[in-house]
Amino acid sequence: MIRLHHVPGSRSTRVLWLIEELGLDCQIVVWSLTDGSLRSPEFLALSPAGRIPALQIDGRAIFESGAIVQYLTEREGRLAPKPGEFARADFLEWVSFAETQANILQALNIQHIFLRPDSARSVPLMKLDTRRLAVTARALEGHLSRQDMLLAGGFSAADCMMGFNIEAVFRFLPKAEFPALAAYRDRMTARPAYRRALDRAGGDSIYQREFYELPDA
Ligand SMILES: N[C@@H](CCC(=O)N[C@@H](CS)C(=O)NCC(=O)O)C(=O)O
Repeated sequence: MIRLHHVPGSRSTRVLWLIEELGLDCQIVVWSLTDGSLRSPEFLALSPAGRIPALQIDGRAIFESGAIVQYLTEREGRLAPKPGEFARADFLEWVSFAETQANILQALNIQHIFLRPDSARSVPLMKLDTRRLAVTARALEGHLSRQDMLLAGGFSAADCMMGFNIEAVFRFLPKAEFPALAAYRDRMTARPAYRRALDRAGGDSIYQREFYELPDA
């Protein structure tokens, strides 16, 4: 049995979505980002940095969403170009790019949502990270105005890595400025496997607002 360690609305949604795309069975274990349980010996044995996701599969635990996604596509022989194929480099680039972008989103989540009181936040850092996020969104906007999916060959697990991010991108950047990215988000969220994953994922435990404005100071 595959067991996914999950927090609703977190990066484990990428893995759950891919599991649905691949038609695999999995059991979900739900954790919390805020109750300290991710630092317990039990969880650190699965994911040594105390981060979600972790996946128990084939008699071991794997951490890092990008590693899990690559392992699953190689195990199942689907939804990624094979090592040595020309498009493999594109696939690996976008899987890693999704994490570059997710790290910026995580920094913005910490500043906008998790740091309390408000005076603990750094407005210059929030502005800097919003500009860094915009660079990644503009790169995607250019790419996705030329093709429907990240890879020219069609939907791949790289889209599960990236597609998950886009909901969060639009919490911090206005979607009207990124029409191709917004259309990509709509194509991704309309996928039956994404809908099934969302039904199982238990909603979003992070965002309370549609859009987070930058504070004045
Ligand atoms: N590069 C890691 C990042 C994992 C990560 O930071 N996950 C977040 C949830 S989306 C988490 O566990 N945060 C808890 C913490 O930072 O303590 C991956 O892609 O799996």
